[in-house]
Amino acid sequence: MEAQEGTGETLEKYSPIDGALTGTFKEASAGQVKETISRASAAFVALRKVPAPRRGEFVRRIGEALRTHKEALAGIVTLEAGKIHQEALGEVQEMIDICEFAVGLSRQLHGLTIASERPQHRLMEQWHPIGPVGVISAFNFPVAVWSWNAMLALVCGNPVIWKPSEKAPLCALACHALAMEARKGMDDIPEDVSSVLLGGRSTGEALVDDPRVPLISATGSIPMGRTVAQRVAARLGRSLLELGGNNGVIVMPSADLDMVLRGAVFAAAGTTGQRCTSLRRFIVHKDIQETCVKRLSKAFANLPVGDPRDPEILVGPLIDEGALANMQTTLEAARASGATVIGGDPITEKVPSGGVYVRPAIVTGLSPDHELVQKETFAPILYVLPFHNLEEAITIHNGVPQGLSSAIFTDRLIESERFLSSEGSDCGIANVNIGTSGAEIGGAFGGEKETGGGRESGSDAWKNYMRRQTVTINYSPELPLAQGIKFEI
Ligand code: UN1
Repeated sequence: MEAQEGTGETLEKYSPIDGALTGTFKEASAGQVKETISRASAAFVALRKVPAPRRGEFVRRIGEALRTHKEALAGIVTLEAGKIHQEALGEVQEMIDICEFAVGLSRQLHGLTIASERPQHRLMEQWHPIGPVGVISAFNFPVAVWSWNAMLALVCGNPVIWKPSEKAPLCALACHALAMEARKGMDDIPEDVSSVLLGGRSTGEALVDDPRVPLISATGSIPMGRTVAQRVAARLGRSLLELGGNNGVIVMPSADLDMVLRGAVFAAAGTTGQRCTSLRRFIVHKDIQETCVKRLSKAFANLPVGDPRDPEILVGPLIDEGALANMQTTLEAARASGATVIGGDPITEKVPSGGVYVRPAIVTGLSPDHELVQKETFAPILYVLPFHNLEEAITIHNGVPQGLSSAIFTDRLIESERFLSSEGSDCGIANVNIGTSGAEIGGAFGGEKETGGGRESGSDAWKNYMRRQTVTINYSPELPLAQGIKFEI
């Protein structure tokens, strides 16, 4: 496999669980990036001719391979990303789900027929494959994000070139190997339909800058996305961005507090606060603020933090020392601004040594527009922000630069409808009586503002991976011009 034969720099990967070396990898050199794109471009010429339902059959087989190897792949996710087993299994399940979605889609890549203004004319649109798709993914969803993009791209007729996070190379190689296994016996599907480029920033840049890759789908931080967007725009390519979130939940007095607690703890502390959909702002009515903070603090204090391979554990490690430093700097800055921080300490007892473990933190006393509250710190920190009425809550909620996921907990229809209206949440995802994380694959996934505006996964996100062609057919004996223009020669 190309990916394992890199000739660039050596990359060492350590598990966040205990710091053990999990592999030594060779980065792809600049020449290899070019070569991989050439091969993907050649594969595209063959793949675009393969009927979409047949491409769907390839994806169906990938889904089958994923079902067969679900446990093993989840184990690699746990090893490399430090996710607890349940969440790692959930991530692989998302992959299986998107495979099934994409198989169905492979018979539904439909265009419209539109009424023509001219007699005996047909106006319609059709969707064609676009070309090799570059996928850049982050460590926190090291397998699912590739699959949301890759499965749609494949049924749409495009080879996929994947630059995974340098923090999750094994996950990428495992997925690629499964795709190749699924391809066995399908000679009409070119081998270079899937490729992996291991490496860091320069590898990503070589992919992003290459005009033979018409679409770059990038998931990660806002600064990364900004760079990708600008570089792709410079060559007038397309980018699909799924960047950071700063997700809030609004808790109304009528809310069922048991549900709020479960939803908030899973969203804020689950995946050790390292989802782009993680809950970061708990926007709570002042009358129930004290009760909520008490209950949340107790739940956070009792959360079992430790080895993610232990089924009793709910919160695994942070990805690395850098993530811990970010979290601690943020909490220190919060204290310096007069905030109260509950929890947030590093944990060293009863956890594997060599990993970075923390108690999730609750921060009270910062104003909603405080610079710390305005940014995404990729760690389990939950800011509590009190409000007096729904209008104020929505203003606080929308008053951040990011716009990925949002939620309201209420028993009152009027409040949830306000939240879902055009004057309500400004996010790509808006939930009622559910936390901010854990979206299903059937809906379009992504967000507004600095989150980047892209939509992946379900609904009609497939249209991102195709080019739209508007077709006008004249079956009349005349040549009438549109807009009634007369041009007689
Ligand atoms: C991410 O963190 O990059 O909605 C994606 C969720 C998951 C996907 C998260 N389905 O939390």
